[in-house]
Amino acid sequence: MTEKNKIKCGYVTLAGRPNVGKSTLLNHIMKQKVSIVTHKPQTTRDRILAIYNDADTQIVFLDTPGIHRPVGALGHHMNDAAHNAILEADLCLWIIDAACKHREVDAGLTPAEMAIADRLKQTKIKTVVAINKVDLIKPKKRLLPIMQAVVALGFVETVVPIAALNGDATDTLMAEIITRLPQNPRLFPQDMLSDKADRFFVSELVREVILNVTHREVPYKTAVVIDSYKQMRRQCEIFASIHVETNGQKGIIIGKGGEMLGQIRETARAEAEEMLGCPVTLKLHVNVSPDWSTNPAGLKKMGYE
Ligand SMILES: Nc1nc2c(ncn2[C@@H]2O[C@H](COP(=O)(O)OP(=O)(O)OP(=O)(O)O)[C@@H](O)[C@H]2O)c(=O)[nH]1
Ligand SMILES: [Mg+2]
Repeated sequence: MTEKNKIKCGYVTLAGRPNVGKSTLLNHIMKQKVSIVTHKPQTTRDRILAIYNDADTQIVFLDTPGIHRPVGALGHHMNDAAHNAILEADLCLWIIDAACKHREVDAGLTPAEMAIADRLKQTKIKTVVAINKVDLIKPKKRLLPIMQAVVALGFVETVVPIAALNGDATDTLMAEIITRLPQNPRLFPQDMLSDKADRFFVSELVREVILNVTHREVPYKTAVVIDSYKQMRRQCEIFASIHVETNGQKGIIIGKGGEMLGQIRETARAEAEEMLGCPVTLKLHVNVSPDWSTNPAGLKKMGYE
């Protein structure tokens, strides 16, 4: 088949509230980690592009930050990234957390989910809903009010209950997506995974480790910037700065006698080695950049544009 042949091919944006499992689903479909995942909301901060290929399909997935009530420049940047990615889509995959703690017992959609529904309806973009984390719902009939509420919205093409964590029903979901894609020649080369370079993914791995080991405001005030990235023949040498907003946050990241920073470096280095497939030297430096998350110049410095 030549690259000019038309196949099922288009942009699919994963959108929804924070922490619903968008990035988990993307990683499951891609069979590798392209987007970091933690148990904390607001993990994804930017649009992440990942290209799924098989013999007769190409799906350009856009993972997005969870849509939330924004605080400061970073929050607005994240919501804008999500809304802009939705407008790029041939199909929007709206993911709902079946086990969302804000849902009243046996109720339909939460007010925050209804706000997303209103927005999606206005865009007139084809929308498929995945109700995720159904492994946490027992008995399964408790999904019915959510499914009925989604159908009652009137604009959703179909709704599929899934569990992204273990891959339950993700094949069914993929089939529902693919049948609704337009016919196009492949938009990207078949061996291309993303539009971002390895250095971006390494910075995300470091941030993922920090999100996993820190608490309260620290995860939300941390950014990671790669200062130097040297890919040599058999190894990779990476210098990265961890930016926080206060000296207190810096102390937490470094830890007693540098123990925490050492743990962050070791975990991130091991993950980077697995991703890059070569030995990695990782040097981390912690920097205080006051108020970086609250102003546009600060965001730009951290690579959020
Ligand atoms: N039990 C269960 N947990 C899940 C499932 N899918 C995702 N999770 C968990 O939900 C949490 C959030 O997952 P993410 O993939 O980071 O969610 P997200 O929607 O990308 O979150 P943001 O990037 O913050 O918007 C993680 O702890 C996942 O392990 C699932 O099917 N079942
Ligand atoms: Mg995410």
